[in-house]
Amino acid sequence: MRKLISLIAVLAIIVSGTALAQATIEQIESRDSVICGVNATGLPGFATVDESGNYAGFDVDFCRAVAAAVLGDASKVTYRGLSAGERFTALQTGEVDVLIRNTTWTSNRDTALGLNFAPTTFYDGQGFLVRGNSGIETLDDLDGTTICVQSGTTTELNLADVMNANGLEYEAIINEQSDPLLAAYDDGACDAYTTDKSGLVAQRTQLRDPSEHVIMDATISKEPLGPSVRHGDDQFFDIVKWVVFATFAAEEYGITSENVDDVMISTQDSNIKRLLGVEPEKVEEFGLSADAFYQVIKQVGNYAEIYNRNLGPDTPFDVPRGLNSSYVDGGLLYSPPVR
Ligand SMILES: N[C@@H](CCC(=O)N[C@@H](CS)C(=O)NCC(=O)O)C(=O)O
Repeated sequence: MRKLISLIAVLAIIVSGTALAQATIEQIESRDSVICGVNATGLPGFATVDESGNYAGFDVDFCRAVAAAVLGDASKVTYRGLSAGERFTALQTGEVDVLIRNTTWTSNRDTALGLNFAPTTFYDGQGFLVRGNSGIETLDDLDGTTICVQSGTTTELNLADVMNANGLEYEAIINEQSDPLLAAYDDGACDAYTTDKSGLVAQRTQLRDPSEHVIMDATISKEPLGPSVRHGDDQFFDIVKWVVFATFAAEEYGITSENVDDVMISTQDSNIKRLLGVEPEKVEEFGLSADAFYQVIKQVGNYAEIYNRNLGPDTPFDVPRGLNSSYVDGGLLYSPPVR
């Protein structure tokens, strides 16, 4: 009897899991668009929108990559701008299919908040922006200062932890939006502004005179940023995970948006044949067309192309790859095999 009950329970999980698993893909297919949650106010380099409503940026490119894989068309994305406070509810309630909004993978978000995190697309850490002439250079110099920090973020929690651990006093100016905080910092209401270093690089460009401000060397946390989906849809989770891995693998194999068609014809490497769907079975196991990852690479590019387009040396940000290099170059980006 007990065995029968366990069997029924297992079957119920499988059946409900399958129903949920189909749901996101089916919804995306029937509306012919992926709804992607991105930064609301615009984070230069990561997610910005121009007057004509065109979105661009590193996070935006991963939204486009998901659409290329699922719908065969990177332009089939509906963007939803989300503040730090709104983002998790939007994902939990199904307002967005996937959240790609400079969001840190933490244990609480992975468990209690009901998110599943795809591989980290940008390894980051929290830092501080200060005026170059302030004399503030180290964490200890922040003792007795006023610091602008956004609520609903890991930023606020890390700041409290690190200042307390080091016995440093500070006054926090807190807001749930970053624009007013950045303006307050620019007006001199706070001595320092703190967020992820990628955010500092981006937001420094929005200050009246960026050259007056420096990012301190100190990094006070780990901020692995990447896409997330909601619990309960393993198929869609797998797809988003492997869309990211496909961009890593393509860089590793030297496959770019420019050469992917040639590689597809000439390659003798079975790993590449499986990735690009020349041998279709492994990509089809995701419930996707065999050319899904080919479309990602062709339409959006490999990881290096995405990085360089948005954050590389030819952009105003010129962020060194560092940990965000492929493991073959000593970084942390590593794709498991397609097999
Ligand atoms: N990575 C951190 C911080 C994310 C975050 O919200 N950062 C701020 C400062 S860069 C931001 O994006 N603000 C823009 C907004 O809320 O519209 C987290 O996941 O909590």
